[in-house]
Amino acid sequence: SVPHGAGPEQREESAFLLACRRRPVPHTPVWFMRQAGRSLPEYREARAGIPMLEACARPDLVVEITMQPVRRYAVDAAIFFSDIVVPLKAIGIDLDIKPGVGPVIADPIRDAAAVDRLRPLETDDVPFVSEAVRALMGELGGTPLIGFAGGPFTLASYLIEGGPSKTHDRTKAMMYGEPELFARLLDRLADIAATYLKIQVEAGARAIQLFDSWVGGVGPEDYRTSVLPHSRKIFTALEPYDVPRIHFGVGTGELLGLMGEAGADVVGVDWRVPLDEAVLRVGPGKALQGNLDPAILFAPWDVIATRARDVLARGRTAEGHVFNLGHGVLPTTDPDMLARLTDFVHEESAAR
Ligand code: 1CP
Repeated sequence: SVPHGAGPEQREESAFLLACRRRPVPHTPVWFMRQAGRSLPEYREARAGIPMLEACARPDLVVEITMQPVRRYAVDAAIFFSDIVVPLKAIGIDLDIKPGVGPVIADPIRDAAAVDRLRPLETDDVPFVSEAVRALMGELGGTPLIGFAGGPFTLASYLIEGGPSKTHDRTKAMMYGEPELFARLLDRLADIAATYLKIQVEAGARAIQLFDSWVGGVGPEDYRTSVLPHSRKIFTALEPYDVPRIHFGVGTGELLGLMGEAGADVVGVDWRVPLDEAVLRVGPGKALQGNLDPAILFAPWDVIATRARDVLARGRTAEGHVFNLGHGVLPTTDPDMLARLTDFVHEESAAR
């Protein structure tokens, strides 16, 4: 229990922050990507009739939806309810989040003129973000808040493709065919992401996660040349704040070492690479986060428990381990299974 007005020493007692910093923990901390959202009936109720981007701009709703999974589960961290495209909307890009689809951009960015029109993000562009984070500080007690932003490749993909894409054809065509233009775009997106993260940290977020969800489609050499320098710029900009920096992508098995090199303190791993193998790929000096297959939650409980125990065992080979799914909670997941899994991770890891 953390007393009111806790100083830095007590604040460090959060198992989540300790694990990110590769320090001893009382139990393995756990949170779930997309823990707030469609799998919760109370979320669907809070969002009824309110478009996603409107919800993101209303501090009362952001606070409520961020708190919902914290009330329901014994999770060790909260994630700020927002979306990776919120800062893009805030600098004037005409976009919407369509139900059942995701972000859709009215005028995709495909030439130099469009790239040059992207302006930097200013704190004044997202007053509702600072306000919601500050309000959350009063609600969360000792539970740390994770701020987040979209990674440069993933944001570029939405802007260039104009919406969700499985193959990122046009994005990669620009990366391969117009490398200087691609670099200019990613550089601007890196500045936007860095500012968006700083805004959240300055208002009280205690860790940040960079979601470069779709960068797994890029090979290691192209990642090193075309993406890593921009992600590094973001992590370097956050360095003075001394908050743990988590770096996550899907299908990034071949990129894990480079994603650590970009400057993360914690590397997120999807379910395709076992954590003990990820430890070897990432190398020393980093904590890992992951990596139960979100689809496992549809299996019977004894199967879930066996798999979770396996993730914990492999995670013990890392210098620090934050338990999570390998990607976001799927919308039809039974919340009771997540509640049970949270308690199981705590009990199993504390008993050792
Ligand atoms: O109508 C709705 O309910 C919209 C669904 C939804 C939600 C709940 C979207 C649209 N975004 C979000 C919230 C969100 N997005 C959060 C906070 C909630 C939490 O984690 O508990 C976060 C961290 C994100 C980040 C995000 N948005 C990512 C990276 C994480 C990941 O899942 O890989 C990505 C890729 C997006 C884009 C996006 N926004 C929404 C959707 C459906 C998508 C994906 C679309 C696609 O498949 O390309």
